[in-house]
Amino acid sequence: MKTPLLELYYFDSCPYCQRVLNVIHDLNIKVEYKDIHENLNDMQKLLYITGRKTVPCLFIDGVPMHESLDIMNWLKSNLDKLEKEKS
Ligand SMILES: N[C@@H](CCC(=O)N[C@@H](CS)C(=O)NCC(=O)O)C(=O)O
Repeated sequence: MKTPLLELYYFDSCPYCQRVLNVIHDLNIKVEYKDIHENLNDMQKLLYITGRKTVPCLFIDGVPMHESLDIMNWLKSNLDKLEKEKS
């Protein structure tokens, strides 16, 4: 079965993003990163699709999930289905 594509919309100084980034790092999960302060197109895409600029937002195969706690719980619960970062 294909592993889901994960895209994290975030910015560095956001504490909620940092706790999601820590879980991603600790669990060695492969994620594509979209820094909305670095790339205006990513900010606009987030706003267009979700109607909000709030981060963190994890897109799971294109479906957005807000709320850092929900994202962290989802990552931990679905770890066996996720692609790992090469170390
Ligand atoms: N309850 C949310 C809080 C997220 C949050 O407040 N993010 C801030 C940045 S630290 C934000 O994106 N604010 C801009 C906005 O909501 O438009 C979570 O845990 O993910």
